[in-house]
Amino acid sequence: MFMRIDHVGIACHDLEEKIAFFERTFDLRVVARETNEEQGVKEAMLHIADGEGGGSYIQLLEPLGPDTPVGKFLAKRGEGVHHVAFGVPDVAEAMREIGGRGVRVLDAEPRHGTLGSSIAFLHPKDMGGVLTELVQAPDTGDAAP
Ligand code: V0V
Ligand code: CO
Repeated sequence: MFMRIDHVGIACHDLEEKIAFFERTFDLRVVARETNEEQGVKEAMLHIADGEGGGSYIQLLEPLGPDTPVGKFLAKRGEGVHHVAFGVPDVAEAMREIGGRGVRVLDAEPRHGTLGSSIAFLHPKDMGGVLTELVQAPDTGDAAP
């Protein structure tokens, strides 16, 4: 069901400052930036590698306000790893399957994610303390088995 690690999400106070750090320290490149009002974040994707069904990335996240998932996380825990996102071939199917196995799926239906993806979150308390995201990359027109 999980094809690859799509991204690791890192919460930060200052997106521009963290982008500059990752670029100069690891020679990584920003391939997308987006303000996602629904998720309460300003985010940037730094490309690591290409894999089956999509790439893998670091996602840097700055909250749009204190009363957002990332804003609350920063207040409670400070900067650090916020979530791990797995690539799946079909996010709606993965939500059904995983939900049927007793893990709380936080979204009733897939939401809009970065780079045109469809995403859904699994409750960290059911995932060993790790907020987990499911990601379906946009259909590129390639035949998926
Ligand atoms: C909260 N908790 C976490 C956590 N956030 N544990 C591990 N990792 C995290 N990131 C723990 C927290 O310490 C509490 O445990 C408990 O969960 C309840 O937290 P809370 O602060 O009271 O907050 P809630 O319950 O209001 O919300 C927590 C959840 C919320 C996870 C339900 O943040 C959520 O719905 N997140 C999904 C959406 C999201 O995170 N969007 C931003 C990324 P204790 O202290 O009581 O033990 S957007 C994104 O990735 C995009 C757009 C993309 O990839 O394209
Ligand atoms: Co994410």
